[in-house]
Amino acid sequence: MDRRGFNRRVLLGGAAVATSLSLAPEAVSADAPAKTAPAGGEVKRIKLYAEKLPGGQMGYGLEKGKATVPGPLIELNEGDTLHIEFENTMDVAASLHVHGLDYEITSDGTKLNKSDVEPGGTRTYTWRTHAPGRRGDGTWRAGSAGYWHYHDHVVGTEHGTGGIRNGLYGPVIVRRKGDVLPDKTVTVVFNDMLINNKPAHSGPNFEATVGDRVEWVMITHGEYYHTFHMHGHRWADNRTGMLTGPDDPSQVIDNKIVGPADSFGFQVIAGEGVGAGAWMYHCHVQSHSDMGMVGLFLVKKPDGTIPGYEPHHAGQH
Ligand SMILES: [Cu+2]
Repeated sequence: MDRRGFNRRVLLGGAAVATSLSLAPEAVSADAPAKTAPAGGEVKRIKLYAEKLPGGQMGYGLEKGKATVPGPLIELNEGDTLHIEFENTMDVAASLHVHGLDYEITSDGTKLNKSDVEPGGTRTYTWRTHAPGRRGDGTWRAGSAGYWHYHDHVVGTEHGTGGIRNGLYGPVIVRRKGDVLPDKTVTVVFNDMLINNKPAHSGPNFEATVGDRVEWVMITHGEYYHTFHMHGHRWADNRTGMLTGPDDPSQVIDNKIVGPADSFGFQVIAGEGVGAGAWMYHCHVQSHSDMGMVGLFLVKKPDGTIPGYEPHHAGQH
């Protein structure tokens, strides 16, 4: 059964029921079997465009004229292969370089390996993924599953410093068979002193309804180290961000130090144990939060309201 539908049905079952459930934090939790990722092994194909955006920004998009910052979320299951037909619509050379996945040197996305794309040109990059397994020598080989990311490696310098600064980056999730699937996924990128290249003090904000299973992908770029902190929610510091059972030794945290090109992810049940609200997430380096590295996780009650939240007076200058 669709999780989102289940939550809505339970919480909207009747006005009186909805009110009492939304006020009882312990009732706000995932209580139907979660949907899980299938085995991989598919060959997938997408087109990806690099485009100039207003204000000197640059972005990746799945369709012409639809580039975004961050770029589109690319999701794979271990064992999948992805062929990306990349078109550079800009007037400078650009590329696509991925972290964490398997690719041959011709898909490196660097000038060093002549795998960048001239203005107006196209190139197919191939990313592969694999499940974990035992090598012939008895040692264990990690699988590809994880929260990863892609970015330009060419614009500005041979490390893509200008491309990354201007917005040429995006999230990649590789799932293992059986991994729990979320209701929605959001991406937060600390890039220098900005979040998702938005002006300081202007979010981005993300909306959910109490009980939604929300997956966060957190990526860092640029010059600085940061600490990613969330109010009212926490996660496990491991591959999935979720505990596998009562004896899982992973540390449960709500704050994590991150540096350039780091990425991690986790899932939370929106408002679990704490209820609806405008929950801040921010860099916890004090001068950075003061300078506007702040956004909101807007967790709504089933009736769509957010207790105590006035959009124009909530620190969003
Ligand atoms: Cu910071």
